[in-house]
Amino acid sequence: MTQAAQSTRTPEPDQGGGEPGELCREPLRGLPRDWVRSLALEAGFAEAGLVALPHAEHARDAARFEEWVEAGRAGTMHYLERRAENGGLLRARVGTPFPWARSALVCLALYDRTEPLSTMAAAPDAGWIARYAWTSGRDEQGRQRSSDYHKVLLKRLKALDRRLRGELGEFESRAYVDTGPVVERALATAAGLGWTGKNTCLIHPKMGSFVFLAVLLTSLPVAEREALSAPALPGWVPDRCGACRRCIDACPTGALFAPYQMDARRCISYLTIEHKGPIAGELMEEMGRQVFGCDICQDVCPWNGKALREAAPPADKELETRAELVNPALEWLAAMDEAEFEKRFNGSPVRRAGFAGLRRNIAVAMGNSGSSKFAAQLEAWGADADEGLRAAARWALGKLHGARLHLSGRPGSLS
Ligand code: B12
Ligand code: SF4
Ligand code: SF4
Repeated sequence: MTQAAQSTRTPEPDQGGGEPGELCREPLRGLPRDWVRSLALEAGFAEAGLVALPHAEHARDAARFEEWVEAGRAGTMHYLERRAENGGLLRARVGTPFPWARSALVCLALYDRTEPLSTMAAAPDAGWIARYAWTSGRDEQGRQRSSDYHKVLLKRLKALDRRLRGELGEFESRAYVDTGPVVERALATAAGLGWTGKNTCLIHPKMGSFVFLAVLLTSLPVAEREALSAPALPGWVPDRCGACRRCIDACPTGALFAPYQMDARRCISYLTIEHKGPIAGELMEEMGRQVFGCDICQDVCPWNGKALREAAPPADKELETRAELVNPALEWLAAMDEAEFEKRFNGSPVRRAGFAGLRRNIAVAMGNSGSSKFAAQLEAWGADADEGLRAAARWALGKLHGARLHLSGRPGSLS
């Protein structure tokens, strides 16, 4: 990883040649990597890397993305399958939607990676909400409010974009957090921020994988002498998974069907957030207590343990943990009506699952809990108008009945 520049003043023109101050008037001479990185840190990111486009491995990464989509692994996430006029997948190559793009500044922000982990023993009636959705900030009165990394980081990227314009003049740019037609992890790896782990996550060698990515594409080239050194950049990080395969072994649904490869259709994160309607019984069986997203393949990763032991805890004021979302009681979540759901999760990533989707996931977790105290709630949901919730509740009741039969050896009502 490159070292932070001490100063964030506009760099001297020896980066691009010419008279002092000339870089302001002639930005096309190139962006110096350390200077841009230091601006990103000032904007509130924990780390950043700059890569010239197209990057050295763009053809390999495009082929991987194409293979993934063509194998149907995106499930119902059809936005990943959008095609350009030439028939190619829009997001396989950055140059397809953004032919003007000459560089990508990839920024990284930390979210809570402290214990408890989803893989630790917990109360039998506790669910799990993925830690990336625990985030919150404070309003002007100092009250805690849900925050969503998409909004928080996009605001920072835009401020960074404005700063660059102020320093360098006009250029073409796009700022994206998650939702743009770019494969962010491929860009982050190319920008030297880490490696792609066998769990498919971007792992930073010091910060681990509990990080968000944000990308600023620009028409500004990377300073020539720095671009020439790619891909042997100072920060190019080799794969450090070695012989480990903890994530693959821990994945309950077999979504990580091979090292570095995931079938999203089997991933609990996809099932609980993106997938609408009923979930296959075979998958509900393996979902455990996850009610929103899944952290298992990251919680078992030794690089996250190392980051927790060695790196300072995140101090991001806009991504602080809401304690009530850590190991939430299933009964508390189930008792929320739609108005309460909207109030609690307004501005939170959890809202993406929707009220019906979250209740469906809670029903699955209740079934997997083995606790008959949930039977009355499940019986009520078994007659719900929502097909996904109804199917999950009936499956869960069946599972609890099965557990009771197994224990007592005779049939009986659970309620
Ligand atoms: C669709 C999507 C999902 C889908 C599919 C995930 C997937 N693995 O493809 C679902 C809903 C399952 C999902 C889950 C999660 N997601 Co998501 N997701 C995305 C999104 C929008 C697109 C990803 C994509 O294009 N997938 C297609 C595949 C092909 O792309 P990829 O996995 O990034 O591809 C790399 C590897 O597969 C690799 N590869 C493929 N084959 C091979 C073979 C070899 C040998 C090697 C070495 C590599 C390799 O090459 C690709 C490029 O490096 C991105 C944002 C974005 N615009 O990029 C966020 C993003 C990837 N998600 C993110 C997060 C936080 C999550 C969750 C942790 C949330 C949670 N706790 O529930 C989980 C993590 C699950 C996991 N193990 O990946 C972060 C990841 C941060 C990080 N450190 O990696 C991103 C970048 C969002 C953000 N802006 O921060 N996500
Ligand atoms: S997020 Fe969960 S289900 Fe998805 S690959 Fe990781 S462990 Fe498997
Ligand atoms: S658990 Fe092991 S194999 Fe999986 S991503 Fe972490 S280091 Fe790599």
